[in-house]
Amino acid sequence: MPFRFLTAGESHGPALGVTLEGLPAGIPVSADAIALDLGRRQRGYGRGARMTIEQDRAEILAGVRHGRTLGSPILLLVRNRDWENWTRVMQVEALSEAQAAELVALVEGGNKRAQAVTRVRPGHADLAGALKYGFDDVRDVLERASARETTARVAAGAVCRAFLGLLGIETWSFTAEVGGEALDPSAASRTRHETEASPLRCPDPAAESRMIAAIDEARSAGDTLGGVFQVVVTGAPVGLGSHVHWDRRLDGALAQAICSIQAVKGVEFGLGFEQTRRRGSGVHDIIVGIGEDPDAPGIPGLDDGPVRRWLHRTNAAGGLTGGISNGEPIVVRGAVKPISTLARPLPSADLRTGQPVDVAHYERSDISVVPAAGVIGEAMVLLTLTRFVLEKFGGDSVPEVRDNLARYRERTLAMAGRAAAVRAGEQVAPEAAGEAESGSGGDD
Ligand code: EPS
Repeated sequence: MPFRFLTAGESHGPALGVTLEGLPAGIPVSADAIALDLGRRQRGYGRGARMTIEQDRAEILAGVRHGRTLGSPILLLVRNRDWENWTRVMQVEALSEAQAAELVALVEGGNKRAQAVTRVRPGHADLAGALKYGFDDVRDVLERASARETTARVAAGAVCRAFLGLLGIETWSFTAEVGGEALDPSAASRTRHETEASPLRCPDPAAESRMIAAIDEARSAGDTLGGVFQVVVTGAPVGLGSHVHWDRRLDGALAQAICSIQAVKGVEFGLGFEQTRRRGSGVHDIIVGIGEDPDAPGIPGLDDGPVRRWLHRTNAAGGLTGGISNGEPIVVRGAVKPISTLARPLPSADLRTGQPVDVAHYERSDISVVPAAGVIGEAMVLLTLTRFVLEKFGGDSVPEVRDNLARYRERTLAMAGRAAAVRAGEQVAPEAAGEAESGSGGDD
């Protein structure tokens, strides 16, 4: 069964949930470890008042015993603390007559939450979603379109982080740009730890100050800002994904995963669009041969690093060639548009009348979410890599997967030695000569 996950939950409903299926037995999982990533997703300069209400923590309800996965489906639940302010508006059960009357009274009393949302927001899922599903209250769309849903993805991603960590695969992200203010890689003086603790999770302190000023200006103007986050994966082995079919390409799957994040409008790998402005000689990563990668930790406790692997001189490709990971760090960037809920709303039209209105709906929102989007980007990359790792090295238990990866890694190195021996006419063992594994002697 391939690895898959599914989230559920509305932004102001009782809870968000996620199930993960297809993970091997033996992954250490704890609510505390998941809380680290959930907390990282909630931080960041430019977030709105909602984040002062929520203190996201996942309850692990299935698939884990005594701190280890069982190989059975995992069920995680994150309760919305804000739910208690929305119980009638977001009530799951049909409203009784008395409850409906209560809701009408709330509307008549000027309670904005209880009012139907009809002045659709430009740039939001409001209009297209309402028309598609036949709703006349945009709340029926926005509750699920909300990026609150990414809480569940990040919780699931934290489980995948624990799994991939057992294979020496690490994933991190940082903020590269906000409101047109970009970091300068040569001024990225902060360590990873310092970056994590900084207000925008940006490694360049001077650029971060300019980003913060831009957010403050946008806030006073009742406006919002977008930006760019960068996700980096180290320790991913060569060979994830495939060139043979469009839907088996790892770059394609990662692009879809990143673009599925609310407000993301673009994705780049490595040098990205900059490649189009250079000649081939200034783009393609020269292959060095087999050597040691001091940054790849190896499989912890099995074949601790540094890993010997095929090395490239540069990494313009962002670790992906032909739809396959090439062993270099995987570098993915996501372009985040400005949040579409503006404190000073744009003109729009009313869903129920089809007529123009001066201002679209406004509901408490964030100014900028790029640091949080980076954490969500990590989660989507972790979830995608988990699928591809299990497709290639899959097993029912963690030791099985680790053994499969270790054997495969040796094989990718041994190939060079074997080919040289064959060319020199030396006697090579059948396995070493690349014949079918386990002596199956197949006739193809
Ligand atoms: C969001 C609007 C805000 C954000 C929310 C996404 O929520 P609210 O309408 O409750 O103020 O805070 O993000 C989250 C709740 C979150 O956990 O990231 C939206 O409309 O997309």
